[in-house]
Amino acid sequence: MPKRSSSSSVKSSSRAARKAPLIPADFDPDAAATGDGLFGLTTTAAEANLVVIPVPFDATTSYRPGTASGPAAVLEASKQVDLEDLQYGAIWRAGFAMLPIPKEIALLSKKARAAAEPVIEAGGAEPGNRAHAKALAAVNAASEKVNTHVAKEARAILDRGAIPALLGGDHASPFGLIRELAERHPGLGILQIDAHADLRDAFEGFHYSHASIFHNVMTRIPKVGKLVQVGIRDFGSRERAFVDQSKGRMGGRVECFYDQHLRDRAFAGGARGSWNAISKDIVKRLPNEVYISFDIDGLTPEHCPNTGTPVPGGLTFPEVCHLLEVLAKSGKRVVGFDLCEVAPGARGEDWNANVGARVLYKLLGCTLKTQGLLR
Ligand SMILES: [Mn+2]
Repeated sequence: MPKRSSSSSVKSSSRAARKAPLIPADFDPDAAATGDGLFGLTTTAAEANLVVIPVPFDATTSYRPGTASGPAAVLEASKQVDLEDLQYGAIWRAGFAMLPIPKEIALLSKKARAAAEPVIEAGGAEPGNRAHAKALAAVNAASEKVNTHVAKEARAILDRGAIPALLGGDHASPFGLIRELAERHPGLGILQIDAHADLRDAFEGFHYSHASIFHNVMTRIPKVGKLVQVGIRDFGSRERAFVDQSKGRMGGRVECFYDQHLRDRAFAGGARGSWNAISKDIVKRLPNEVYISFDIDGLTPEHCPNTGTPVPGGLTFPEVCHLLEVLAKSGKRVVGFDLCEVAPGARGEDWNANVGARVLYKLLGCTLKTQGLLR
């Protein structure tokens, strides 16, 4: 069994980032995981070049809760992943770590979830319903707390020159991280891989719903220059209009590669229909500085049967790996990422977490490669 080491804090670090972190000289990447950290490594958050912020929060998941246990499940599953990577080589050497999973956020999630439940069951807050109004206020306040927590951790990581990433939690989790990154990288582009557009204005009355994340990002963070959506196959008429209305000038601030359109292009065949050509087109729409927001339900449902809101269709694992590699080789720089909506099954089935851990390793590889941190 891996030993639990004392938790480390980014804030206490006085070491400069971007130095090669210490991997023990006798560390064998092919041996069974013995370390306590992500992928069984021992790199501490204080010395890491890239730090993952875990967010065990899922107050508003509509279909089925469980993504709050995502960070713990992915951490556990990551220890089973082989460390040599065909696309990126020895990702493990580059130095990454995850902060301890914050118990106070997990508790906040439980309380907010309990408050949200009656509203979700009613299909949204009823106008004039006082109990619903009170529940909404409680959930919205909890979400604000999560945003503040995430922004604070992100600032600490960025202030010492390291790269921030996030492991959710539901898809509302990364708002604070995106806000901090856009502040430091005006014009930042977001590559969103997702089944849902997540462009709803205050879904069911919750301001920071998982279904509203990119409505919030695009309306409240003007420094985000571009949103490129991939794999989308579930959206409302107003969400579609939100995308359409952004067209016109320079291709629009929001561009959506709907899942069906990607398939249609492949079905039509020819060079244009190849996934390589499609991947290049997607990457071309992004500015030079990129944030990746990866909702696990962007993959086909057999990759994530327990996620909050699964939808048929979607990307396969090799398609996503190829898209990320095209991005990694494009000369653009990934300045941060999130992975959200990973949920273990009710009986502890670990398939979702297994897929999540493998996606996480690819996201790490892609990001670290574009930052020149892989040799
Ligand atoms: Mn989403």
